[in-house]
Amino acid sequence: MKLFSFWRSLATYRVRIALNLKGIAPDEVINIDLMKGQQHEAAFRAVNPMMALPALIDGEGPVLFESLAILEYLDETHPQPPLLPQDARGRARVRGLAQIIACDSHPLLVPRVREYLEHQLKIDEPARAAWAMHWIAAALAAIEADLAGSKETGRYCHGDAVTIADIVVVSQIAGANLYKVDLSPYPTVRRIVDECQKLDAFAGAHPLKQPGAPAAA
Ligand SMILES: N[C@@H](CCC(=O)N[C@@H](CS)C(=O)NCC(=O)O)C(=O)O
Repeated sequence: MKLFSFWRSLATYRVRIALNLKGIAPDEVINIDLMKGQQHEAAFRAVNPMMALPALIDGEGPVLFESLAILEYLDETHPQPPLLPQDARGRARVRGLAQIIACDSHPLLVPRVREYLEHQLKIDEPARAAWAMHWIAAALAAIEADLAGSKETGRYCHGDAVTIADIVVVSQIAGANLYKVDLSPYPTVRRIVDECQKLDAFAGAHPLKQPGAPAAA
């Protein structure tokens, strides 16, 4: 198994957590330096035409891309421990929570969008930071409202077992910390993230623990 990764990539962070939870160690981790623009190089474009991380090649392939698709692939091919609830309503809730972040918030913050805001639209750094903080907070507010209001919320986002929702919420908090977003309005999110960080699978996957990461970001 080959994982295309970069320490700072929040979408790859999700896949690293899932691999750790499943007890899978990739045979090779290939670093694609997003800060040097290596995602645009022909060699990586041939791997993932979207020019985005993560990408995963399991055995003969084909290449897998999009973190949520990869999480579900890993869950189907390595069912223990399960990352989705047994019931359809539960799975829909977990996927919905994950998609609020992975589909409605995080895509607005990725390098290609930040670079477009900067170079094409000439938006200055404070306005770009305000943009990022706004969309991070909007997703966290929605997640907090659901988690705080649902009887399905337990030790983790859905009951007492880790699901895909926890993985994605944890990745969002790493992004929020990079942008120094005030997390005080989201006490349920913070409680659950603290709970997840107690698990080695989460702690070891943290962006700042990956090769190439600065001592602090
Ligand atoms: N929706 C995708 C997001 C993929 C994505 O945009 N990844 C970022 C890093 S977290 C990336 O590689 N961006 C490259 C770029 O924007 O140029 C997923 O969840 O996998």
